[in-house]
Amino acid sequence: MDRTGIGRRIVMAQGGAAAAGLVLLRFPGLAEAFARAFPSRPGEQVLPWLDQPAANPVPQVVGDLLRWEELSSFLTPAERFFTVAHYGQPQVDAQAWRLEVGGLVERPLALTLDALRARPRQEVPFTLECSGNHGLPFLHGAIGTARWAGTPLAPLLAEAGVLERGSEVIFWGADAGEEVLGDITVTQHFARSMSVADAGDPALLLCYEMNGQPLPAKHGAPVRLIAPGWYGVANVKWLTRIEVRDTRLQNRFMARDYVTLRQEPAGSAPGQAGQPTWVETSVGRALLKSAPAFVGRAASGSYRVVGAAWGAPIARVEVQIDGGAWLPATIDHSDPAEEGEFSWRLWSHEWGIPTAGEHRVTSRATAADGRVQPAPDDPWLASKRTYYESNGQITRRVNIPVSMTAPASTAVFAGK
Ligand SMILES: Nc1nc2c(c(=O)[nH]1)N[C@H]1C(S)=C(S)[C@@H](COP(=O)(O)O)O[C@H]1N2
Ligand SMILES: [Mo]
Repeated sequence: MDRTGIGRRIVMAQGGAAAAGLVLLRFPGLAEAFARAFPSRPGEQVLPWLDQPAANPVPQVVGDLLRWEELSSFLTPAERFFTVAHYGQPQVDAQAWRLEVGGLVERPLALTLDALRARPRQEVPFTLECSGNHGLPFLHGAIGTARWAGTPLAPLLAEAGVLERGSEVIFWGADAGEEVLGDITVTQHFARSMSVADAGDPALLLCYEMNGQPLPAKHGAPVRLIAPGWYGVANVKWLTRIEVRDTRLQNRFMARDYVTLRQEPAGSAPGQAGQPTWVETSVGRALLKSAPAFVGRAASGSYRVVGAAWGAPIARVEVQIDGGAWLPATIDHSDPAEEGEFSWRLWSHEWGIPTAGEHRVTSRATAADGRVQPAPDDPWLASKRTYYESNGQITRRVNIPVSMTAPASTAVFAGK
């Protein structure tokens, strides 16, 4: 029995004029059209990875994880966009709902959804990734890209007037659950804290729309924070209160979970010489990353690797097959409207016709500032002891059947 259902859906993709390729060949200037990741090429067949993620052990917390082989559009449809809800999905009555802005401000505010919608509107294509993605055996698809729309947060904070001694902004969600702290059990709301400086970033949105539709309940309706460039956890859903304080919140989602523990090299400070330093940091901004999405075989019999890169402005992506040389991938620029500073880039690499058998496919992204996605044995990654922020290079395994290693004209399809 095929647990993932992916085996059943080795799809012969249709669509696209078969003659289009011939036309493009005569106009070399249009050749970059071949670098389109989607739609898949006429007759392209997607091969399932051999290494499939484990079954989701926490379906009440995590849902709709991306199956990488099914990546078929730049924007992820809302209904197929992964979800994380630590305290379940709360019931929020949009009519009675108000967003409070309070704490250390001159003028506390309470805004209705209509009042927020009446304010200036801003959109951002943003790739939202859970910081635990690729850190746990089942968690490989906690990522998606949407066009989020709402009103910028910064002018609202300015209107409320953050007091001089305000240093932190806390975003409270409507969802709550029990937390055990030593011998005390309390019911706490989901919340995350950010510095006043970070919250003043003009990119941050009070978001009420996703891909042109009202924000769905599972993604935080009526309003969520969208913090482009930050990991998923900062993007508080079901927002009810924005509160300015003079201390950082140290709740579960700031200081117990979503904390990265690393061993730093031996310190040289007096009294510390020779001792490693253990450092705990709260998960915050997204990190540079890429992943192969699928291997596809065109009707011609030739293969390509398609994938995504995100977490920083992307300069280039390379692909490595079976631990060999790094080979260039081509970045797909066919969705320019969605190519924002904070959205992923899709890429593809022409593989040709590989030999039959098992192959390993690895990708590596380089950011515009020169940073390179780390190898698994990179000292920074190797020194990390918690599963968050696992942005190392990802290797997938694929099997090329003997029957699929000849050009299509002579290939024999083992029909089932
Ligand atoms: N109120 C609230 N906001 C939340 C969460 C939550 O449990 N409650 N989970 C966070 C985490 S860990 C992630 S990865 C993202 C996921 O957003 P999505 O469900 O829209 O994909 O929401 C964040 N915002
Ligand atoms: Mo997350």
